[in-house]
Amino acid sequence: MPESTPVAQERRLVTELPGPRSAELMQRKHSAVAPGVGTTMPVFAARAGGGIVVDVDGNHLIDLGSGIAVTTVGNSAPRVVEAVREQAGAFTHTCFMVTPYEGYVAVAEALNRLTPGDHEKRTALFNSGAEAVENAVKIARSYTRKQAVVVFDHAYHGRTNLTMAMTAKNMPYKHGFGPFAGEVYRAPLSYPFRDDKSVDGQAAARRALDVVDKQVGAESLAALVIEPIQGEGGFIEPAPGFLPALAEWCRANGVVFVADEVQTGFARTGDLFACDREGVVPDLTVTAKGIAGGLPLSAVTGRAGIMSAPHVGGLGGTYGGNPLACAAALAAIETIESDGLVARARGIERLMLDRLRRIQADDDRVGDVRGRGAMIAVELVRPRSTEPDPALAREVATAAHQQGVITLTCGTYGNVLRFLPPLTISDALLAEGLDVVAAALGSTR
Ligand code: PLZ
Repeated sequence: MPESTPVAQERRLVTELPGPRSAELMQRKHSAVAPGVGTTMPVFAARAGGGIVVDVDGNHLIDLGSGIAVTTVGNSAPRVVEAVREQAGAFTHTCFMVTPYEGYVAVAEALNRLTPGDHEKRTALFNSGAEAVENAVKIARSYTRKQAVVVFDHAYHGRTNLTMAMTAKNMPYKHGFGPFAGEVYRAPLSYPFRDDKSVDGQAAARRALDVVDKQVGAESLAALVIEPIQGEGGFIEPAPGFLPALAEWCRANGVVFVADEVQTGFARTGDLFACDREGVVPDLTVTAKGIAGGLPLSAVTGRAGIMSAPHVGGLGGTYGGNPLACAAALAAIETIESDGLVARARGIERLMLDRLRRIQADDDRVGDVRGRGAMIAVELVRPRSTEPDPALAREVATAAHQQGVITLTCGTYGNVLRFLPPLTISDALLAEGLDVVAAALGSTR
């Protein structure tokens, strides 16, 4: 298929899944790729765009995953493709630490403008979400001259040594990979579906800060790191007031408040950043995923005073802020702003919440429907209880996959179905994708 042909925006299955070419590639994967790197579906991608991923056998799958919240502006978004093409023809790499280039500076300017808060900011660029989280911790330690880091139950921050320590869930992220970095402490989260009804945002914050106070102490604490809506941990949106209370405590106690907006950032939640909803202004904001339309890029952006603490040469890396990724980021940001994608995420939220709540009304295994924007989840439980049902989540996801809908699961208990469509998906495809999920759920009764 010529590259310029747009991807047909329809679900179309022309083989069983996986088809023969995918099956053959999966054999090669087994012989060549370390088995530790798993795949959600056994189909190999050939092209993607809008709300569709086309596999190597010509099957058209509805994309409700965006490659784990990355292709928010769509796959191969036109402005991104054009910008990368042009940059690739000019130069692909010089290393910003050797001979710098404008694209890096322009991305820093854009992030300083867009991230929460209108104070003076500085930015440093990296490659992956985990690498940026690590650097946020380095910067906070350098600034405060303290060492401890507080993270939360159900947190996910990455797979490097420090970020494994910060991530909560053992299997598959940590099992057998220790020892982990020290000086990382875990506090209880606000989890409205599982908390007692009397635990509102303020009470949940008091509960968490009591643990921090008793087990760590502000005088030892460099940073408190939190996902404003937890991603891998189960799309857990804390009760209103929880994040503002934590941010306030950090400010009063000389602790750097770090928002990990890796999964929630860049219009995904119906705001440019999830912290914007309650007007929370983090000291440092960590971004990645949706920042660059699919190219690897991440960033730490925050208060100029804090960001300027590390000595010259203390931050960096060969590829951090690669010119292709920077060109892609500028194009992705322009796409979000000019195509009204924040508003589009809210439209997707209405459509998804409405459909999923109707499913919930008829199915007592749907314990909770939650999320914001194009980051929506259902938590599956044993009927009329809060007991997690991970087998059901697996079964529904697998059935949806077989019908050509890419869905992901998540959650500490593995019982959450999550939906992260690209913001370029049509209402019709989105509705059809949810119909398939509803039918998959129905078929398990
Ligand atoms: N912080 C909040 O969601 C990555 C992980 C997929 P990297 N989430 C997807 C997997 O199984 O590896 C993530 C995140 C939050 C940090 C990260 C880490 O980002 O770019 O994967 O390093």
